[in-house]
Amino acid sequence: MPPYKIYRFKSLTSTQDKAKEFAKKGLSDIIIVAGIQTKGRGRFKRKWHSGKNGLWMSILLKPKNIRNLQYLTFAASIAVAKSIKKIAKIDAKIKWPNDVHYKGRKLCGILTEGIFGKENHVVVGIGLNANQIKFPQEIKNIAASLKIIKKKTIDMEKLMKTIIDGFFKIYCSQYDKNKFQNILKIWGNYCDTIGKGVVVITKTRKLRGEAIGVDENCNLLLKAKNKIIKIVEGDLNVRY
Ligand code: BT5
Repeated sequence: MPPYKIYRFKSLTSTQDKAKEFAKKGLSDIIIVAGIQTKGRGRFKRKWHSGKNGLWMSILLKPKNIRNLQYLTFAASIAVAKSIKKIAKIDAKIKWPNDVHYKGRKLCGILTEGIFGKENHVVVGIGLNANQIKFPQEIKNIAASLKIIKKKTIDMEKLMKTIIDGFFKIYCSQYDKNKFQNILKIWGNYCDTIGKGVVVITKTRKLRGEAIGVDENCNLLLKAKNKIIKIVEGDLNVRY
């Protein structure tokens, strides 16, 4: 595992933005953590609610070669699901492509972004609802926190370090060594999307079918009307 340094801030627009500032200075293997984010974001510029008591962090990396970034999202979701199990004793599952949920309620979202320039960096952003006791109206029916599920306060520091260690373990032993099949295999142990009937919503269409697997680029394979369709990005509605 590389020696990493954690930078903590009370409030930031987004830990992703701060990580990008650090990247411009040539830094890597650092973690940015914020108490709150005023402009936390998800995929497709969607809002990520980041009030008090959540774990909002970004891991800044400088991989030797940058290949499919989706594997880093998968690595982070594995680390989160495993750590939740270890620290909070909750059986959280992964939903393709970037969520960790409990019984269909979103606990965590991951946003992986590449920064390409003279030097290439990657920022893996992890947003995990840890100790919130309520949510804004907009996400009240879809979100959950570990505290709401367990009815007790979670040690966020321990949770954070377990996630970081878990992530770097996969990053160093699998991603950096091009062992992508191994990442997919471990991911499969925590993901409960495959084998389920799903509705896929992409920018241009809505498809109903069965999630039958992921290909070597982490795209979802959807069986719909006897055809297999490759889904590169989108959102899934799954009934649990
Ligand atoms: C994600 O996007 O799930 C990625 C979220 C990544 C957040 C982290 S926090 C640290 C770092 N800094 C950032 O600025 N971002 C990263 P997506 O799959 O697009 O899901 C976004 C959707 O999740 C929103 O449209 C809401 O429906 C829902 N949502 C927003 N805030 C939420 C929350 N706190 N808990 C559960 N669901 C939420």
